[in-house]
Order: sequence, then structure tokens, then C-alpha cells
Amino acid sequence: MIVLGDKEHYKGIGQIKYEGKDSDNPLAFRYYNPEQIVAGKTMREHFKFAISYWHSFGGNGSDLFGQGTHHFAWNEAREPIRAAKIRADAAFEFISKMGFDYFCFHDFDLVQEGENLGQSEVRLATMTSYLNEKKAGSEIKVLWGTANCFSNARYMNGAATNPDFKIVARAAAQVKLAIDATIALGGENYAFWGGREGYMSLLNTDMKRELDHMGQFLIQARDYARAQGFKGNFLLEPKPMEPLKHQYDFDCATTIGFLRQYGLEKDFKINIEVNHATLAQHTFQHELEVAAQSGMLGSIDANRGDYQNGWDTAQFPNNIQEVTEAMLVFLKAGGLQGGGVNFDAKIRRNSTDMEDIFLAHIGGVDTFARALLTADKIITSSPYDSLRKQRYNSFDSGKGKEFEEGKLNFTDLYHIAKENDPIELQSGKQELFENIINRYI
Ligand code: XLS
Ligand code: NI
Repeated sequence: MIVLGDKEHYKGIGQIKYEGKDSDNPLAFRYYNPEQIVAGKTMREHFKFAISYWHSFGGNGSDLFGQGTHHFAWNEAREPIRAAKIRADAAFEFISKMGFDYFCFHDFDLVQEGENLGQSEVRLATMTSYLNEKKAGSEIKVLWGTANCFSNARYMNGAATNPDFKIVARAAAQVKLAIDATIALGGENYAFWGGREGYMSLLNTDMKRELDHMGQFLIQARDYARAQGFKGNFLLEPKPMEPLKHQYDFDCATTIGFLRQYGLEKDFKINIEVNHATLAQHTFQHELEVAAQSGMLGSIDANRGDYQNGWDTAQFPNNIQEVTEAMLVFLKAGGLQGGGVNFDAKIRRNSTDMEDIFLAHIGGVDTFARALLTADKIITSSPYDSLRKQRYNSFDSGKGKEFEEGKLNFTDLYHIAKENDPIELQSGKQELFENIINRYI
């Protein structure tokens, strides 16, 4: 693997290894044992853990109220290509030391956007070939690539849904280049997050026209990528708000409806982010379940929100309860289709040590691993599954079965109701279910 100037960025940190749950080493996995088989697959195959280039190598810790606190070499370098190469070196060092197989990127995470489209195109091509040289000496792959069509001022009124056609075409050019880069890097999926696809005020918005434009945009993006030989999934990532007041891909159900309306349901799957689910007033597991039912559980952006505030804090996952319930859905669905678990999460502004990014990912990884092990035990050795099934056993035979098969009309149901009057109550046993989950955690 080539490294610019032979510099080791994370000095003193070696390969992160599995040491078991009794280990006191903060720089070791306690539950994530990549080769351990759970429910028929290794943990490595189940999760396909990825780092997100933007949070781990794009931010500098600044927030609305204060300047950057993360004084890393790639944030300090001035010349864009040099900064991009240092960032790539650090990213590859980090991914290898974590033992991860994947990363995810936006076009302008790889390199700073140029002053015009032509300059951006040249910069992207330079960085794509630099990354390909680095990939050649490693096992590291791209889980998904995407285009950042939300940061530049030109996208303030949206990208694919912008009322100005010139901006829509410009977004298409950017997505074309991002698709080219993703294909060149062997990316397994291509993602879209509609950061500015929505509105601030309905008063100045023709919603129907904007949605039609977004449908048309995604159809053309798909056709372009397929024509270039791209075989992977396209991912659409819901989020209800932030930065806009209302975003079109509000949640899984809305997004799936949109994909079906525009005939995109065969090529697209959903990328579910924990903190986006909770911003939509859903649970993470609810969103996984909705996507799984439609055969569209594609990928996960792992993070967590904050229970005391209402915005996207993108913290690293550590909520074992939340992730265990999610893993129940995950295992029942047979896992993810084509995607993986991407840590779309950032260390806090005051986490300024070089090791903090390792500690953050280790915590996230172990939360998922421990939750997977727990969920598997719940499914295979607790009464959880049979208790849930039992609640529906009146549909397994007799009249209930006939109803499911569409053999009973409303008059039939009326007569059945008369025969069964009065009705005995059946407990939902929620507390029993909750106790079972906690017992296995
Ligand atoms: C932001 C999104 C973003 C997407 C990729 O809230 O999560 O990071 O995952 O554009
Ligand atoms: Ni995300």
C-alpha cells in the first residue's frame, strides 16, 4: 500500500483484535469476533462494517458556535490534492487497523470540490486512481459511494427537486461523476440521500412537480449506471427533516411508496439510519421492519440520537436495548441485501485524542456484535418466537384461516361475530416480552 511520506497517523495503536468479554483493554473488541458464526454466517459477513469518510475524515469538530477542535494532519494541509491524499492515507491506516473491509464516501469527501465542474472532474479522477492504488495493496472495498448534492450554495433550493432546471442538470452531472468514481473503485452499492430534496415552505413549492422531477432523476441515474455495467443496488436513505423542514424521503414507508410510484422498486433498496428513524418519531427497529417487509432492507447507517433533544446528533451506537431489538428484526429478515453497517457517526467536538475515533468505532462494533449474539439466543432458545406466533393462532385454522385466504365476506364475519358473543379478552403480554429481552441481554 502506498503511503504519502511514510507517515503513520495513529502512532502507538496496532491492529484491533477480539479479546473476549473479560478483556480490560479499551482498544480491543470484547464481542465482535469477525470469524465467529452466528445464525449461519460469520459476524464479518453479517455486518460488513464500514467507516464513513465524511464523519471520520471530513469533519474538524467545528459546530455552529465554535471553530474546529480536531487538528488532524489532513485538516491542516492547504493544497486540495495533498490534503486529499493525506486523508486517504489516514483513512486506509484506520480502516486496516480496525480490521474493517469497507468504507463509504461522498464525491467531495475524497477531495475538495473544484471551482468549476471541469476542475472537480479532474480532482475526482486523480483521487480515484490514488485510492485504487491503495486498494490494490489491501482488502479494503467500497460499500457505497454517493454525491454531496446538498452542501454547495447552488443546492439551497434542492438538487433533483430544484425549481431551476439548470441546477437539476448540474446535480445530474455531479451524480454521473460520483457513479463513475463508485464504479471505478468497485463500489458494491450507490446511495442517494436527498439532503435538500424537500421544502422550507409549501407556499413557494409545487410538490407534485418536484416529486416527478426526483422520480425522473433517479430513473435516469439508474439507467446511466446500468449502462456502465453497474450491477449493485441503489440505496435511498430516508430522513424526515434537517436540513429542511420537510424532506420528501420522510421515512421508510414514504420512501418505499415513492419508489413504487416511479417504478424504481426493483433496483432500489433502503438505507436506514438510526437517528433518522428516531427523528421521524419511529424506532430503528420499526424502520427495519417496514423495509424488510417490502424486501428492501438494503443497508444501515449506524449511529444513535439523543433522547433529550430533537436533532441529528449522529453519536456512535451504544444503546444495547435498541440495537438488540433491531437485531431481532435483522435476523428474522435474513440480514441486509447487498449493504452493510456503515458508521454514519461522529466523535464529539471535545474528543480530541487520536485514539478517540478507535474507541468510538470499537464501542459501536461491540454494541452490534453483542446485540446480534443476544438476538440470536432470544430467537433460538427463548419462548419469544412461539409466544408471538401464539397471539395469532386463531388465524392458523378454521374460520380465521378462511379469512386470511379471502374466503369470508362481511356477512360471514357478521354471523361469526354473533356466534362468538361475548368475547373473552386476550392479553398482549407486553411486559413478558420485555422481560424476555432483558433476561438475554
Ligand atoms: C445525513 C446523512 C448523510 C448520508 C449520506 O444526515 O446521513 O450522511 O448518509 O449522504
Ligand atoms: Ni446517513
